[in-house]
Amino acid sequence: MSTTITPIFAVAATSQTEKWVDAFRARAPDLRVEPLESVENPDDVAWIATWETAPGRFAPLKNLRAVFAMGAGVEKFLGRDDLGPDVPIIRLNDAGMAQQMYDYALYAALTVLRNFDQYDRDKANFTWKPRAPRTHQSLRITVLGLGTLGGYVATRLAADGFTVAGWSRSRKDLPGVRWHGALDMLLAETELLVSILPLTDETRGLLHASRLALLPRGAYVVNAGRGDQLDLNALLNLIDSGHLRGAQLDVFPTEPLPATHHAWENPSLRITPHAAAFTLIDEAVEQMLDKLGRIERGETVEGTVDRLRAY
Ligand code: NDP
Ligand code: OXD
Repeated sequence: MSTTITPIFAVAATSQTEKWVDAFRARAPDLRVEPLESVENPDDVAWIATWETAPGRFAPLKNLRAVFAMGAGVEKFLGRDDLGPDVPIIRLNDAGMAQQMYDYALYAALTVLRNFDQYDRDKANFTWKPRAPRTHQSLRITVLGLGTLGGYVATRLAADGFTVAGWSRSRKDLPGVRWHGALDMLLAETELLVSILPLTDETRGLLHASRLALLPRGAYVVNAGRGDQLDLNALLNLIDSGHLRGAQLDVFPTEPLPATHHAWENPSLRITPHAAAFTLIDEAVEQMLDKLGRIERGETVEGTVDRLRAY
C-alpha cells in the first residue's frame, strides 16, 4: 500500500518565522505550512518562502516547485549553485511597499523643496534664516527604475505637481512622467535623483563618480535600490566639495553600515537602515498564496524572475 505525502510549504524568514507561518496557516488551512527547521524530510518541501537564505540551504530541497522571495530585490537568489535553473523564483510586487517607497521619496522631495536640510544645518549654528519658497513644479525629479515601486513613486510625485522624469530599460508611458532613455543627459537636468533599481550586472556601479558629477550643482541624491549601485565615497566627496547638496541613503555596500564609516559624520547625509519599504507579512502572504494558486493552475505569474535579465 502506498501512502501519499502532502507537500510542504516551508517558511524560512530572517525573523518572525512563526508570524509568517501563522499568517499562511490562517489564510490557507488546507496547506501544510512548516518552518523549514522543523521539516523532517526535505523531499516533502514543494514550495518555500524565504529571504537571505544561507548558501547551500536549497540543496537538500530536491522537489522544489517554486521559491517565493519575501521581498522585491532578488539578487541573492540568483547565481546560486544550490538552486536549479528550472525552479521559478517569484518576487513580491508591491505588497504594501510602493506606498512606503513613495513616502520615502516624498520626504526627500519636501526636504529639498522646503529646505528642511538647510534648517537642520542652520539650527546647528543657532541661525534663524527663513528661505524663499518655491513651487512643486520647479523641482525636477528623476526616478531611476520605473517598475512596480519606481513606477508608482514617479506617478505619485508627478500627481503632486513635481516635474518628473523617469529612466528604465523599456519605454514607459506613465501619467505625468516624461520617460527618457539617455541616463547621462537626464542626470544633467536633475535636481533630485531617486534611484529604485534592482541590482544586476548592468546596474552595479551605475552611479559612479563621473556620472554623479553630471548632476548639476546643488542636486540631491536618494538611493533606495541597492548600495552597490552607487559609489558612496564619490558621493561624499561631491557633497564635501559643495557640488552636491546632500543625499538620503537607505542602502549601503555593507549593511549594517559600519559604525566606523565616515559617512555617519556627514551632516548633509541622511542615513536610514534599509528601511525605505518593509515587507508587510499579511500583504505578502496574501500575494504569495494567490501566486501559488496560479502556479499550480499553470497560469503565468507576475513577479516571476527572469534569470537572464536578473530581476
Ligand atoms: P521591478 O523589477 O518592478 O522594477 C525594476 C525597474 O528597474 C524596471 O523599470 C526596470 O526596467 C528597471 N531597470 C532594471 N535594470 C535596468 C537597467 N539596466 N537600466 C535601466 N532600467 C533598469 O522592481 P521593483 O520596482 O519592485 O523594485 C526595485 C528595487 O527596489 C528592488 O530590486 C530592490 O533592489 C529595491 N527595493 C528596496 C527596498 C528598500 O527598502 N530599500 C524595498 C524593496 C525594494 P524595465 O521596466 O524596462 O524592465
Ligand atoms: C526588498 C528589500 O528588496 O527589502 O524587498 O530591500
